[in-house]
Amino acid sequence: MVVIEVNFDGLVGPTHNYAGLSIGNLASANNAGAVSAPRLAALQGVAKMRRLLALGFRQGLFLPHVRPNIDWLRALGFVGSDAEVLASAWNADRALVANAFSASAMWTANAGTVSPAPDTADGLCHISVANLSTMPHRASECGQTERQLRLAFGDARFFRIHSPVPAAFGDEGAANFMRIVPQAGGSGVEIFVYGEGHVGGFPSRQSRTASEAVARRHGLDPARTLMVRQSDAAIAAGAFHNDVVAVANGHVLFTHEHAFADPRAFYSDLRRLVPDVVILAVPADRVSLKSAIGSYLFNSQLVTAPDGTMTLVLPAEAREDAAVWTWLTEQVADGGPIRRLEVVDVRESMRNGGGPACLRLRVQVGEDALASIDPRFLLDDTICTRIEDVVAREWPEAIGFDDLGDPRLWERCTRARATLTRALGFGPDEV
Ligand code: SUG
Repeated sequence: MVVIEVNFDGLVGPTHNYAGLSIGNLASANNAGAVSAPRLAALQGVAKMRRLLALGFRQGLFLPHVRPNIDWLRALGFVGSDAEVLASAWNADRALVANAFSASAMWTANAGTVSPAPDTADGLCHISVANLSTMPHRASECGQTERQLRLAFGDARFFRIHSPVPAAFGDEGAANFMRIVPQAGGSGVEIFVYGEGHVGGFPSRQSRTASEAVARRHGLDPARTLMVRQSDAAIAAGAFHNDVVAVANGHVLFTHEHAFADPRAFYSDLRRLVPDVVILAVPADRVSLKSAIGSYLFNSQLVTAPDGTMTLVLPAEAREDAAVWTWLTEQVADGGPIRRLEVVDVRESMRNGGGPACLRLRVQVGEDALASIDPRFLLDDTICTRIEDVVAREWPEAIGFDDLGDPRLWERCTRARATLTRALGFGPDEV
């Protein structure tokens, strides 16, 4: 089967703001209280998608979720009209309203875990919706995520969608997942990266139990599935997801040397299972964990262009870190596996800890399965222009923390999303 990769990016929603909700995510904590720029944020995201399209990649889109999340506030006991619910929640506990406002569904690497058809027992592409149970603002995503996934990948001849694993076991989806495939193709080795307990005051968000449950449900071959523990040093330095310190593509693993608790055992398992694997481990004496996490070097999209060129789609912050940029340009000059560097500006997302790789969920499919995906979730330049027009007209230009209590902002954000979904052909309550 010819495998085609589609990256589904989350569009940054109109409520994008800096409420500092994510413990262990240094960017989110450091920017708490800053004024956000939702319109610019969404336009930066679309520009990234356009860039990937121009390089010949397939590109998909997931929609921002309904925010403010009135249903969630109602479940917490606030009653009355939508405006009354928000007003009473704002008076009672502003942090709850901040949670209900979060645009965090934009980071679709956390939407779910995807096992492509060549890896599964029944030959279907399996997707497990992530429960994101560690943080309240993220845990509230899974219902709407599941709805979009079931709509986009509704053809049971090719896809099987699984509801989240029980919330007792934290699952953050593809952000803690990698897949390595031999150059000759065929089935891959699926790698689940988990953490344990609290490290340096920060929670590890992906549990081994959840990873094992996902692997079982997807019908993966245990002999080709690896459970790898994240290093405590990485979590303590702010790597709240593995995709902040490692990324894989094809037969290449690109990682910081301190990403995993026992890198030697992991690399040797990988070499045994995929003898032609290339492990590109960046040593700490060239790029410290602090630099790697500050620049989001590894939260890049490592992708193979249609002409076969392995390309790293990097955040601009990586170019601004001298150690990181020197290492990368040397790697390219020396004929390393990464042949092209493409720098994108997603600063608004970065300020909440979301780099290029956080913004996308990669789904690998055959041609028939691709043809079965609901086309409203697939992009071309014309659709990008349509989205940009709606964003430029409807998305707020700025949101500060106190704005979250302003009824005009609630109405504006609700209208903005409805205008977008209509423009993309979705019915009023379809997504
Ligand atoms: O879960 N930030 C997200 C960033 C997710 C990045 N995703 C990946 N690494 N794949 C998170 O920490 C910030 C929200 C706030 O502070 O308002 C936030 O949720």
